[in-house]
Amino acid sequence: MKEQFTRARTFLESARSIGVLTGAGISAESGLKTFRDSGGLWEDHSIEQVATPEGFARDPQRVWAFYNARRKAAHAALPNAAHQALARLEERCRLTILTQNIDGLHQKAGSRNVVELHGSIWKVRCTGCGLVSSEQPIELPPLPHCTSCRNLLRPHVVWFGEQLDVDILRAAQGVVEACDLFLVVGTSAVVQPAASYPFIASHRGKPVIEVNKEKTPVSEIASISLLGLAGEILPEIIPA
Ligand code: BV8
Repeated sequence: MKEQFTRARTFLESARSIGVLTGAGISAESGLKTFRDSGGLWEDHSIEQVATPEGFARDPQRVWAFYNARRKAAHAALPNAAHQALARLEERCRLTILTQNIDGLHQKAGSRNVVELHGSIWKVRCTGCGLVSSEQPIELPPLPHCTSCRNLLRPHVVWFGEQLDVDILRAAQGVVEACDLFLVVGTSAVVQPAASYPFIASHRGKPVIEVNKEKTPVSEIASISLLGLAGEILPEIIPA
């Protein structure tokens, strides 16, 4: 394993432009639940009910209870050593994080180039006039309504079956094409199109480094796959 860490450090030190894909695993050591680990969000919530537009149309109060609880948890959470290591790395070379997370912890750690593929838990969108706002209390009312058109507000996140924003897709594609190293941290790599980015990078001949608690489909194509906790491994391969 030591030799793998040294190889990863060398890759990271010599890279001129780094693309990073992060998932819920990078925020686990900040105390936030992941989706698919035991005790994860999908253990006691049905995706269909709380992470699809159909579920929201059927029972918006249930969806808001799910997102209000996550807003509260994310507000109390602090970036961990993994978030901080990526913010540090951004000081040394061109680096953009493509995050599937909506918790805002990369930005809280000081990362500036962050593409939120699936939106942000800190933004709400009016289902009527489409107004997007981030000026809301930590916990919204059980059924929040738009102050200007009175329609129901929804979390400004991408649910299953919804298209990602086309500008976000274009930005992400640009990062994968421009980078000379692709780092993947804390994702089960099952949700598309985010999960495709490490494979596209690899197909284009870029070295892929994975840091994850368990093996994933990315492990098969990674140049280096480091198994363990992101909060322990990232500070090892991205020295202060
Ligand atoms: C789309 C919302 C085009 C925000 C999320 C039918 C109709 C339409 C589309 C589909 C369909 N069937 C399939 C699809 C495609 C679908 C998809 O990919 N489904 C999968 C399940 C097969 N994708 C979509 O729908 C996307 N849109 O395709 O549009 C379209 C549109 C219409 C019609 C056709 C096509 C939209 C996907 C976005 C869904 N929204 N989140 C929120 O509430 O958070 S997904 C959610 O799960 C996350 O955002 C994330 O992206 C995803 C995966 O989660 P991870 O982040 O990877 O977390 P997970 O728990 O799974 O894994 C954590 C990992 O970390 C584990 O490996 C664990 O071991 C590791 N770990 C844990 N602790 C640590 C650690 N590692 C290191 N250190 C630790 N300490």
